[in-house]
Amino acid sequence: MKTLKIAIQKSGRLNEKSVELLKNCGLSFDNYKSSLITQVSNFPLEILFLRDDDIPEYVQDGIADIGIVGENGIAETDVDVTYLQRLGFGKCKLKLAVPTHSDIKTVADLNGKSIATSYPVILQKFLDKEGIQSDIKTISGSVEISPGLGLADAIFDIVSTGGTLRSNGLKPFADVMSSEAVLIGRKGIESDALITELMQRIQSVMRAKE
Ligand code: PRT
Ligand code: ZN
Repeated sequence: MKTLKIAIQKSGRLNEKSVELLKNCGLSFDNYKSSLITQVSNFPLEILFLRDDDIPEYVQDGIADIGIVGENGIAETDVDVTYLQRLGFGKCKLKLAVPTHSDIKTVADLNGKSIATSYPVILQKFLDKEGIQSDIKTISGSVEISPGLGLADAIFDIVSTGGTLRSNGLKPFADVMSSEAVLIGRKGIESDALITELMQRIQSVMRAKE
């Protein structure tokens, strides 16, 4: 019998909820932190534990059949995958923010300014749509400290509670995108009987939570 492969985050903000969702679907598996791949014992499914950044491409290329990733992760990599289902966790917004006393108050004020982010693709698309030209500085982490260091005039980052912005003296002034964890699949996988079965289980877990 064919075995499906699902890619989920190895560690980080989506890992625990992804594992919990699969367990609530009645799937039994060992969740060893050290192993990168585990077999579900009561369903023909293998779980691959990956960096979230790698999941969209693994699914697009068919190395995994399906995956769980934040919508922002898909938008940033621009891959061609099928959205199967929103999962209701990992909710966040991608926002533009500036130091509290900045004279940048609107998106138009960003013309000619520099913006630090780990999400250059999403940001560039937004700026193009708004007709704004800014200097995007791509950095891989700690984006919130860049205005204080004089590296950028503004930042574009993920916000959930807003606590990180506040504690770094920043205030958000524009929402660019909302995101939550989604189940994605490689093109064509939606007609697979095992996927239909798994999605029915996910839907009943989600209904039970409502
Ligand atoms: O190691 P790996 O590459 O797999 O993980 P990662 O470090 O790249 O990602 P991770 O685990 O931080 O986030 C995975 C996904 O969770 C993101 O792509 C989002 O879809 C989602 N998510 C939900 C968040 C947040 N909420 C969030 N708050 N991702 C990051 N944050 C960070 C944000 O970058 C900022 O530094 O939390 C900080 C802000 O939080 P608040 O609550 O202070 O506003
Ligand atoms: Zn990542």
